[in-house]
Amino acid sequence: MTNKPEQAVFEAVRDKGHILLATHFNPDGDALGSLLGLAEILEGLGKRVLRYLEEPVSHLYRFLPGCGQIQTDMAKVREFVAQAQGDFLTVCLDCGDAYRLGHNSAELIGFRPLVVIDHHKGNNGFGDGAWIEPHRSSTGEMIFDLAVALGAEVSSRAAECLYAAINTDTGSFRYESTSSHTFAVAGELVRRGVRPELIASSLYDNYSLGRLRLMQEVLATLEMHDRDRVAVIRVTQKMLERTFTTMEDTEYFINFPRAVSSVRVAVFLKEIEAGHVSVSLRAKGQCDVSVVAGQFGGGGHRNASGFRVKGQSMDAVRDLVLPLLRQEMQS
Ligand SMILES: [Mn+2]
Repeated sequence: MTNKPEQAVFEAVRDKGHILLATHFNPDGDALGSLLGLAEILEGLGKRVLRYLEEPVSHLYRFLPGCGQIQTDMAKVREFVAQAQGDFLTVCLDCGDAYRLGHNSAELIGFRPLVVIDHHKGNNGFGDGAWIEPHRSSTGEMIFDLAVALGAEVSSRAAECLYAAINTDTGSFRYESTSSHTFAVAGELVRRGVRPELIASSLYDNYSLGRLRLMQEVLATLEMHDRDRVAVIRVTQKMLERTFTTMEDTEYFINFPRAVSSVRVAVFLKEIEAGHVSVSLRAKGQCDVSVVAGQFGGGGHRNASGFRVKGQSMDAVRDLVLPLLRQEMQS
């Protein structure tokens, strides 16, 4: 196995002086960590970088170096592109599909050339070049290899971002995609100044009391199906209002039902607004939930996928998903 970046992507990043970085909406630790880490690495090479996000960073990730430089204003993005006078590249990170760039996706994918760096299985390789490796633990791990290929320095700030990316996307080095190379990269990051206990504590020991109260409410909705092989939990807008929390605070809740030994798939139904349900699926072992998510127009990884449904109640969505999961568990 080589850990070399795809040549066209590598050359584009190496040769361009102005680089716009973008990732998917509701960015997780890998999306943010790989974006901020790559930004630090490129700036270290003397390049100009614009860190674009659709919305300001969730409070869960504000400890990551470079958060303060994130730009959410499309006018600023246009200005950046114009100033580059062609010496320009867009890099989309950890984003399996162009629509996942958010409501400005149509304009963003017009900023060419554009390359994609990602590890999502269903990535359709939108853009002029793509480096997609579904067996990788995280986009953050790939960014480290890109830095090595570029001969770039990985500062302690960049290392913190990439370590947070890898830590979150591997479930703290527990998931199947965690390889010897993942540990090798993590080791290199620690060598560059990362303190694993501080990153883990910032990621997992830094929550509000409201989040704990929300967790109580969400876990109280637990339903078990299919001889305790499928667990379903849900969150409603009312619960968020009552506990003064936001949907971001529900991150990792799905790991609790998933941790039950009999459970093969955990389902998390989230009420985005009335009649608009977002569904997260987390599986263990051989069950491929990306197949089920795909049937609803979603996607993701074999063990972690999601999709959205409009115009249906949460109960109706659950009733649609359960038979498909049953089928997938049998195959
Ligand atoms: Mn990822």
